[in-house]
Amino acid sequence: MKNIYNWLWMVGLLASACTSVQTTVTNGNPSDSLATANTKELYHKLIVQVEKGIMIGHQDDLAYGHGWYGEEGRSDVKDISGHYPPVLGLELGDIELGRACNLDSVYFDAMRRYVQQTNARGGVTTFSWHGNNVVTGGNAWDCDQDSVVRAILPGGVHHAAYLARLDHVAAFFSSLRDEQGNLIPVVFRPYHEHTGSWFWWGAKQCTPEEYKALWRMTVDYFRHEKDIHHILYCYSPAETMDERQYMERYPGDDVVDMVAFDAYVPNQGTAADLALYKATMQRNLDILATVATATGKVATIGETGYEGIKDSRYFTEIVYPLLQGRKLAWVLFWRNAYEADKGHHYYVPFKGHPAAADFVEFSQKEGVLLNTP
Ligand code: BMA
Repeated sequence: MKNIYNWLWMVGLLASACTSVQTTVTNGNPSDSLATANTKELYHKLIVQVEKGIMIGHQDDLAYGHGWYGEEGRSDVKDISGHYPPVLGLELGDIELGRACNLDSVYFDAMRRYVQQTNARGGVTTFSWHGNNVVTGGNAWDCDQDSVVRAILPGGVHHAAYLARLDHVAAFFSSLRDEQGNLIPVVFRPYHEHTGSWFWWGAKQCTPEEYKALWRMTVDYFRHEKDIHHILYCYSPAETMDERQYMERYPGDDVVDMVAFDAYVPNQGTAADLALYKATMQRNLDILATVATATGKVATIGETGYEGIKDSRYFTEIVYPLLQGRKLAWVLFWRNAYEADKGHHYYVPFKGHPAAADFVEFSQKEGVLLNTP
């Protein structure tokens, strides 16, 4: 296991002392020409880091875990390994409604603290957004209609209402500040898994042109109307078959900083499903490597995992071989639900779980990066 503090410090030194540090994955600057100095620094760190190792990320890690909720300082990853994950995933869904907490009952005030804590440790926070359907009043999964995106684009009947929702998201991002009042750079991974058809922004719900317009409208609104320049944007389709499908809805190099994909062990997680997962991951990691090089963006795994981790060697025998030799900023495992009726919904082992030792072994492998407490 690497000590992320020492390591990030070295990365900083390298980046500042050696302007000739070049990688094949990026041109070195965020897509936002007005990106804040801290945002540029974060991007530069990631560029150097992908050459060295892959950070472990966990969704909602500081907010709750398997069987607990809102215990300050607790983390399922830390409980088993002694270390906080360097990448924290958080979820914005319901913020657009002006609510105090998100769709999984995590308070946005608490999230601000988690972002600060993660930043103070030298880590990174990445936000997903399962935003509600402004047209139907349903949630993100309400995807029966194929005209929602069209209706919120400029000229659409729900355009103004949608911008009002973006206002809430923008206000939250603008509130992410460190103790000195400086904006904390974060990653935003909106409109994800759009090559699937389970969200209102999915492939059967809008055309490629509409999807791109939605993305560009969002980024433009944040940059030009809200003066937000501390975000790295991450494009993250669900699993795809080839580069053509991956890029079909890619909104443009000027509005994307990181390329990713989401893929999970499918179905019931049988041995056959694991074999399928390996093949899907191999294919998608190959696609990702190609598009990262072609676009000059930093690659990462947006979301992955094995619900219930039914194979106690999943991390060392399945995930690690998949990641070895790959240039990726991080691998984000999905959330460990605290809800009593979702006891099976977890992606990182907790204390006493049969895969806990395997996860720790994985975190100590060459090229895998885990934070210090
Ligand atoms: C899904 C599940 C849901 C959750 C949603 C948003 O994948 O984990 O239970 O509400 O993500 O976090």
